[in-house]
Order: sequence, then structure tokens, then C-alpha cells
Amino acid sequence: MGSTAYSGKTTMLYTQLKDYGPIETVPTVGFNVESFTHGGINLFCCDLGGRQRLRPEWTAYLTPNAIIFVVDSADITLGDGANNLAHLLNEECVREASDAPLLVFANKQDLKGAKSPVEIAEALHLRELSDRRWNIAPCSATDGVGISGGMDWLVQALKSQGKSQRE
Ligand SMILES: Nc1nc2c(ncn2[C@@H]2O[C@H](COP(=O)(O)OP(=O)(O)OP(=O)(O)O)[C@@H](O)[C@H]2O)c(=O)[nH]1
Ligand SMILES: [Mg+2]
Repeated sequence: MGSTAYSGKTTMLYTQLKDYGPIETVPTVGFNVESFTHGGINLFCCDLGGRQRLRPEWTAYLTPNAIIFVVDSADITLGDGANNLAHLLNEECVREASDAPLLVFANKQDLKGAKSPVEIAEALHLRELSDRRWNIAPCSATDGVGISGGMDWLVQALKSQGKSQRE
């Protein structure tokens, strides 16, 4: 789970994915690691603080099965999002995981002025990612709208990948 700072990753992880209910967050220093189940599969999730450019060293040794990128849809500096996504996708361990699906959450859709998924996909140049499966899901981490639908796509992508690897 990566993104620009303040986009709602930690809120999404604890309030929705772990179902702990509303929480107050502070900027994540380092990372949070949690596991949760969705669609019958267990996911081990690393929520990387958006303020640091440098990842904790050990994450370089993890090969992600999936990548979740969270965007603050109401943040006018979406351009930074494109740089941050490019930076994340260019990390060696992520490049090596070329079949890991990418789910972009267009978060904070409840805020006035939030950009649509189509506008965000354009700003992040998602259509240029020809070699990776990706999807963009509008959502709100505070009220939960859209999270489950986005995760359904990710789990389906992981399941179909497992199937094609077995075939
Ligand atoms: N209105 C609205 N606010 C949100 C939403 N999701 C998160 N927030 C708020 O945005 C702020 C930042 O949320 P965090 O979950 O800490 O964001 P983060 O991406 O983990 O931030 P870093 O750890 O600094 O990278 C908090 O005040 C949240 O309550 C949302 O969907 N809608
Ligand atoms: Mg955080």
C-alpha cells in the first residue's frame, strides 16, 4: 500500500479492511503491517508512510503479490501522485513482481471537488501501464463506500492469476 501522504491508507487499513471502526490517525512514521481476509483469501498488508521517500530496508526483500495505491482525490497536487506511483513501480522488488495487479483507490470521494476515477487515471498515466493489470476504484475510507468493490477486483485478479499458474 503506497501513495502520497495524507491520502487515507491507515484509515482504510484499520477502519475498513480490519473493520475496527472510526479511528484518529497520525502521519505514519515507518509502516504498519497487518493481515486481514477478503473474499476468502488472507492478505498480508504493509501500509507504508507516505512522507518518507525511503522504504524500510526489509521491504526491498518482499515480493508483493498485489499493489494498492491510494490517492486523495480532492488533492489538487495529483501530479505528485504520478511521480510517487512511478517511483513505487520502479522499485526493484515491484518491477520483479510484474504480474502483481495494481489497484488504485481514488479515496476521499465524499469531499467536495474530488476528482473522478477517469480524471485520476489520466493524471496517473494508468493507460500507459500496458504490462500490468490495473484497476481504479472510487471510494471513501471514512464511510467505507467502494472499498469492498475495489478489494473484490483485487482478490479476483489474484485468484485468476493463481488459476492460470496452475493450468
Ligand atoms: N473526508 C475524508 N477524509 C478521509 C478519508 N480517508 C482518510 N481521511 C482523513 O485523511 C487524513 C489522513 O488519513 P490517514 O489514514 O492518516 O492517511 P495516510 O495515507 O495513512 O497518511 P500518511 O501515513 O501520512 O502517509 C485523516 O484526517 C483521515 O481522517 C476519506 O475517505 N474521506
Ligand atoms: Mg498512514
